[in-house]
Amino acid sequence: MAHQEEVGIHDFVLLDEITLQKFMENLRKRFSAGHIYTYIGEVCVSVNPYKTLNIYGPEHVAKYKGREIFENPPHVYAIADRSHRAMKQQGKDTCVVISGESGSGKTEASKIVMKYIAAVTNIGQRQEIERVKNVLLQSNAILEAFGNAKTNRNDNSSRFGKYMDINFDFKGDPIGGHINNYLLEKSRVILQQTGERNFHSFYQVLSSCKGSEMKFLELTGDPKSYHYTNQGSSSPPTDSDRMNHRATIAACKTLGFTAAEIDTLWRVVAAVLHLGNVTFAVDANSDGVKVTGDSAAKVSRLLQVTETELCTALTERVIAARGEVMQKAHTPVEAEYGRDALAKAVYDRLFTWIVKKINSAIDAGGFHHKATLIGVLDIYGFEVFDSNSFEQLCINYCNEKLQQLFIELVLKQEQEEYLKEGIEWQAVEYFNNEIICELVDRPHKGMFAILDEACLNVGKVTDEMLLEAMDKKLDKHEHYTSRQLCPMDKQLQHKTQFRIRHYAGDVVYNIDSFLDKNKDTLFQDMKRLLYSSSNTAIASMWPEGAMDITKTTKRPLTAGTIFKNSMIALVKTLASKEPFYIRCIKPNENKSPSGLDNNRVEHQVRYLGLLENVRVRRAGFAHRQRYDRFLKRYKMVSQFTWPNFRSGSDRDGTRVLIEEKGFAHDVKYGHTKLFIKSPSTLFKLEQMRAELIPHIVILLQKQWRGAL
Ligand code: AOV
Ligand code: MG
Repeated sequence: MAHQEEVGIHDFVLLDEITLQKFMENLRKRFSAGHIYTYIGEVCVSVNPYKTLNIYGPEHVAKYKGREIFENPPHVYAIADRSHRAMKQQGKDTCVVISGESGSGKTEASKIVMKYIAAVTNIGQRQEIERVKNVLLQSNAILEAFGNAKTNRNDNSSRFGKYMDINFDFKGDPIGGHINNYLLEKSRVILQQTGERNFHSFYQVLSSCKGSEMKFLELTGDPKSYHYTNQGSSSPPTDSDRMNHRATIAACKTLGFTAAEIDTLWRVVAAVLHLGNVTFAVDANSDGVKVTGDSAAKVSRLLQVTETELCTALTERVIAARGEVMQKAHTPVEAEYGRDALAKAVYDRLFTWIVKKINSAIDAGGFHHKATLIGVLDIYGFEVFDSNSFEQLCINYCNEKLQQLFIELVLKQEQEEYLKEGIEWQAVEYFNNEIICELVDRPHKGMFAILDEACLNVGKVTDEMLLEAMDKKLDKHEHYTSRQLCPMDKQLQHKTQFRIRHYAGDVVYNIDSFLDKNKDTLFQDMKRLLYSSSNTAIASMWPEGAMDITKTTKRPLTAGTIFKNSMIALVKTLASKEPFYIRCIKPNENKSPSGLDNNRVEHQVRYLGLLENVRVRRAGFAHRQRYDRFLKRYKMVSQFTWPNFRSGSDRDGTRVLIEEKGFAHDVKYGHTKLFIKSPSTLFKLEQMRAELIPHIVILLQKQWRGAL
């Protein structure tokens, strides 16, 4: 017990009292003692330690391999092992869902899960399996280089969502995988908030462009020289950018990228930087604009397109009307818009191409249909910035969807378990955030639908009008408000802002550029231009450039709708698998290894629904265990079951033990499992066991000596 006083209780379910205060007390105790993981049953709560802990080495892997969750101190390894064993032994698809707000440790946790799986598989050292494992592990370095960035919440923030399926053969060894990526925050390419950086890849290339091998990129090495890296933070690339650049290249090689393909990565990144420096001037000879400066020439060399065609695509567009094709000159505003749209699109396509390359390197091919899966989900966490836009709406909506999945499945699983075992079920009150999901994604009436409707009227609807439409249609919704609807709310700006009361907190969004971001238009001319690139990799990123301009095309889906559909599909995929959860908590705002900010952590515990989770888990029963396992662990406490129970089933043996020890009032007998109501019963059993073990060891030693 003294030990518990110091380090807290390893499972919140075993707390004497389920109150926020007791929960926090335990979490704080554990965090101060360096124990970042605590369970709620089989859910792992993880607090970001913000320091390197010595708990991930091979000796730790060995300790968790093939063990039950309760046999060792809480760890992500135990969750990874459970998901792997459930997949291997029962042939079930499983998934590890990692959630928590920005900077809470999701990406690190997902890497820890993957490393563990890699460490415990392929005992036979099969070459192909080794290759797949390496690709799976190394893919992180590339995806982080191109998809992560420093934000004001996290120095290595994922700016895309990632769901990775790992395929296993019947031996439980990884034979392949597949990554689904979700909406990259591409607006970051052209604009960053104060203190934030562009994607890491830009600094990686700037850190290493001076060497002779990278001369052809024609870069200065200084972020200040480029408009797209001279905004939020223009500090020079760091040593880690330099090191990570090398790691990215090494990872690309492991994945089988050719030298030309690796060159293409940096070509595109450098081209984007030069593109940001392209400027325009009004052309006195025509009513349009012309390109000034020498940046466009550099862009054309890097993207391997002709300079003339690039400049034409940047200054005018081809329009087709009634079968006729005409040129229309851009206004200066249109030209700048087109340039930035091109920069975002080129980078976004590069990212998608990288994911495709990774997927083709780990495609399990013909094995696919036979293999079982573990899915690992690592998305962008809930975030609130000084200024929040369309991307934050998507990110926060994504977190709403996952929270809903958690609520539903955790409740459903419990309910099913009690039903299956023939035990009575008691519902627990919880906040269902379905209403917020619907605010955003409801067909015809939700925010994405209103956005899409506004986007249909190209050129006629402004962002301000969009906000009016939302006010009109959402005015009754208790999680939506704006200044128009609530004139006294001085925190909201008139005509530009609205607020959503998310499950994780209030977020004020600026309506500015919502329409553009949702429409996500890129002039056709740009697509044709890139398709014409003599660099085959770049050309392959733009297949629609081959299309005939006079052919009418279907209106493409908007960014919001694509995202919504992908989230619905994701939730469906996750719901079809046996889920394991890691719930990440950010201890403080300063990225500090010491100190748990009470208010911030309490807030997270509340909105993650952790207390409800504990209550549901304890609704009636704090602990359940299969009869065979129960007997194996506690049989020494009863004379009737030690050393073995011989007069009936494990269920009978368990009943005899429980009755002898006077716990009958506190348990229910399910079909295959024993359900224990109060944690104290388990404590008492554990205590009895702990007291007996030394005697048993002595007894066994004596027997052993006697036998000699
Ligand atoms: P996130 O994925 O949840 O945020 P990360 O996994 O990137 O957060 O964690 C943020 C930082 O916290 C990491 O870069 C590490 O420095 C530190 N950290 C997290 N977990 C650990 C750990 N187990 N051990 C040591 N350090 C850790 V976001 O991607 O922003 O939602 O979009
Ligand atoms: Mg992350």
